[in-house]
Amino acid sequence: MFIPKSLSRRRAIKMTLASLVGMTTVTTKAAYQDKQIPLLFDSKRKFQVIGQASLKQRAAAKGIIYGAATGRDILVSDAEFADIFVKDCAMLVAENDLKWLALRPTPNTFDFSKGDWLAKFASKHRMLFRGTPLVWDRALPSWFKKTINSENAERLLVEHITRVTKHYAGKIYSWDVVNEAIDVKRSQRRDGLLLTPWLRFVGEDYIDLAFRTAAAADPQAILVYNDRWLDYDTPRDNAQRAAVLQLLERLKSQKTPVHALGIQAHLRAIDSQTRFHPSKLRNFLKDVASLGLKIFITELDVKDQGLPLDIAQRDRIVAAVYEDYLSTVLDEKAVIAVLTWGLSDRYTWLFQLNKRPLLYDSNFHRKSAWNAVARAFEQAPKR
Ligand code: 9MR
Repeated sequence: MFIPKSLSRRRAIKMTLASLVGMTTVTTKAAYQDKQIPLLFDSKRKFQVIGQASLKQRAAAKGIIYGAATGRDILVSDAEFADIFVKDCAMLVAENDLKWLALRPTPNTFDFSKGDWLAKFASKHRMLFRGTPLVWDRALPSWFKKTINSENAERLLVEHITRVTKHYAGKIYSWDVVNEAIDVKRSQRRDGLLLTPWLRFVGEDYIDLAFRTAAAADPQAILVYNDRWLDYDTPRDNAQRAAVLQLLERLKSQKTPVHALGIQAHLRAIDSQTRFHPSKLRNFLKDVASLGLKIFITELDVKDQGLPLDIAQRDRIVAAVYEDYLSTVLDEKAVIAVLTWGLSDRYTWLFQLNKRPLLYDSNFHRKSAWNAVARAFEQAPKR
């Protein structure tokens, strides 16, 4: 039977959630404009590393997996990128190639070509392979919205998960089974669940059903619930953490086969300077771990919008955000994987100008951010 370790803190978190669900305002970008970011940053901070070891080696020395997300088209067309990827990463995460949009050209067909290419590449280079996501309300093919209804939704969900997880069974280390089910800002519900087609047509047990289906088809894979807005001390993130914790408690009490929480960690440098509250984050991780779950940092990057344009200064702030965040989360031994959402600034989902969110610049030179991640691995306790 599941017995929560820290009842009083949980109760407090739930009260926070209850008071915040349905809130309509969050801090807008305009509110940040007068923040004097460089003044908050220690310009003497250095990001030195010792030795030549790769990120995957430094992580592995502590029992941590380091990896990154990318796609088949990038690896095929850019050999230099593929080289650095293979050198640093112990896990390859399919950024887009295993989404419904890629896998499901029509309601009755599956196209595994890009995913299979990635699985082969990962295996050839002795990397673990990770898929994301089996259930999401985005990156869906155009036929999806026109097709799904309350009659067929459950069958669509079960068929997709069964077919895809069976196809990759034995080749995949971990799946994001459900992604971004909670959105405390947009949800009208006390539990924060977002009204996706899945919730609407299958009902709130779609999450449990998705995990059970995946576990039946691939009993080896680590099954992850993945979500965002879990990092900062803002009303939205506080409420999101509470709602995610509640969902995980509910799933565990129903014996749903969920094995890990995925924390996306798309960090914002500006918020990291002013709204990063290490002990709140640590307490959350402890609560998640106390449910018997592992934790993956799944989509780490640092949005550097609003930082000084001077490259050296900008890169140091981004590096500081990586090191501060990772040294906090890696204190928790349940955190077993750190995965960045890309590796080089040449390929990132962020579309702002002057962006430098990742570990290598767009010419594949290592940035201070690379050193910062390496340093966080060095400082981490061994798993
Ligand atoms: O980085 C991904 C981008 O290339 C895609 O266009 C987009 C839609 O499929 O998804 C991006 O990745 C998202 C991830 O799947 C879930 N969390 C947020 C990520 C960034 O938007």
